[in-house]
Amino acid sequence: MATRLEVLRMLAELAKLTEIDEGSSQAFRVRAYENAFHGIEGFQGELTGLDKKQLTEIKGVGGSTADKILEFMATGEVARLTDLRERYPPSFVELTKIPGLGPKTLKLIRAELGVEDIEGLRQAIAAERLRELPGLGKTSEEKIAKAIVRLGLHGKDRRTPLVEALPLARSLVARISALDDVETAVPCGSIRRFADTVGDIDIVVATTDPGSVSEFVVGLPEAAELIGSGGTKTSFLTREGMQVDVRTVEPAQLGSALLYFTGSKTHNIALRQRAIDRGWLLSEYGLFEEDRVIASATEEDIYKALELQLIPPPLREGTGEMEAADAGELPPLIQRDQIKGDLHYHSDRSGDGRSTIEEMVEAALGQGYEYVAFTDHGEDLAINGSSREVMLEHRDRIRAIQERYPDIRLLFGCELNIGPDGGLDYDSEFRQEFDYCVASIHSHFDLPQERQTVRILNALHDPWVNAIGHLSGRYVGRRPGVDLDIDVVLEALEVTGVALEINGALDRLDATAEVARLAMARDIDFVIDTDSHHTSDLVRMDYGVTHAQRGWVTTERVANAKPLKEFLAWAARRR
Ligand code: DGT
Ligand code: CA
Ligand code: CA
Ligand code: ZN
Repeated sequence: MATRLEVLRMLAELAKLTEIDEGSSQAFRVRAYENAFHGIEGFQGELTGLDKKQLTEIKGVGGSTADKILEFMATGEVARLTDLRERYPPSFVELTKIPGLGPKTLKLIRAELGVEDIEGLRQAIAAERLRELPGLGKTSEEKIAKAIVRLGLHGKDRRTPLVEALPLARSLVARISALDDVETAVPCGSIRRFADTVGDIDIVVATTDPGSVSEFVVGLPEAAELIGSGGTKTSFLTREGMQVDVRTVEPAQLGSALLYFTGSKTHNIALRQRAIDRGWLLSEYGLFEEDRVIASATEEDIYKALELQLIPPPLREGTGEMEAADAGELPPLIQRDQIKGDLHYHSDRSGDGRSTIEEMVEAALGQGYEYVAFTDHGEDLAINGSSREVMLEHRDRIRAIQERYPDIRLLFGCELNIGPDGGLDYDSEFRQEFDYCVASIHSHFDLPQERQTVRILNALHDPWVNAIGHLSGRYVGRRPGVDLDIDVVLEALEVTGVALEINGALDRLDATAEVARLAMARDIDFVIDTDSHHTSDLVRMDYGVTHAQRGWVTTERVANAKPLKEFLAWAARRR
């Protein structure tokens, strides 16, 4: 029986492959699958057991999509999807990640130039054949060539965005954990350190029966191609070409195994050296003095034996964490349970928002928040924004709804769009109406560094801007960040008192951890928020906090870790 997540995945894949097939993201069938995806995502009930009529009663689900869901529920497959997969193998689908290669262009280069994968594309570019095609040209060809290099879509060092790897890792871990004789299963490696891209998925399993675990792993539907299985390690490739390594360990050695397989390599080497300095040996099996086990069951035991504070996984990158832990000076990192409100929050007032104000308020209450700032898009954001009149009506609605929710403070906010020269939505007088504003770029990503930097500086000098949203505008693995003189921008944040946003959307995680750490070295405040467009997006706060930890962000620097009164004073201080 397929779970909701599996149905959603199936619909997403159908939408994606149909888009390629039809050569347009606006094709009727693509929209139908996407609408069904969003409808089911927002549907509260159980899918199992629904008949066709009941399925089509779910918002966005049409008759033909309902048939496919039923087929999927009954057989685990959809004939139409199987057919599409055959015609568009993963190596071809991967080409869609390249900016400038829309479905229409992809169709064209396949038909005209026989391009089937990245390698074929690189050859076509090398032979300067792309530029001959209608709608392309020399500039597009060069842009595409650069994108291939930037995205790392070549050779062995290609990496997968965390947004794709994490759900898969969690789903695998959940199924492995449920096996008899498995005590626990944990995603390790770069995923546990919360790197924004990962080379492969590492899973450590504490079990008394390694044989049955590897047997189970080999039989997983995701295990499209087996790399190897023997002893304590089983490795496979998924259909998308992602490698998964599963290692079994004895429960008594879980701590040392977690430590070893979480890495990073640099962190491990430093730890091992510290053990050697004490005449001991550290391996994935434990911390030893000759044959005597000093510690092995938990990571905490091992750090303690080595006279170190426990170093949280996001810090284990070999960038000063050992020295800090040795001195007992690890920073008091922001924790998820210290977050008191969300500050980048859309309702269906935004064209791309999918839940009502009331639903978003209920969801915020469910997180135990004291406050939430609705930041629907300002007027300049084409189809998603709101005019002044509509914004004021929206404010009145928020105030009316506030009456019914005395336990949470609803702030009337805005996500101001930063124009190409740093101009903001509405005018200064109107912006004053908002309780809180985040300003972000949504276009003109290719400006040269100087213009891009001046653009941000101009926006920062507006007194109504509280935070700068997703600073670089990147999408991990899909769109590189804009070119900024980061020192100049940080300097301006420090001077103006505008906060740096950590955006918890897994495909954004922007600002980057490196930039966050640079901001920590200055006197700059942060906001950590979710950019939620639906009630199901609130989970992103976990991601935002873990990402902030990678930037060594401490609690006292996070504005939305302040209780309501203090937060309001903070938000008002620039005004
Ligand atoms: P990735 O997969 O490239 O995103 O990065 P990691 O850190 O997950 O690296 P991976 O998968 O090669 O190995 C997982 C962990 O196992 C790594 O973080 C540390 C440990 N490890 C792997 N190979 C070595 C090694 O040769 N020496 C040491 N000390 N540790 C290793
Ligand atoms: Ca890995
Ligand atoms: Ca690995
Ligand atoms: Zn937003």
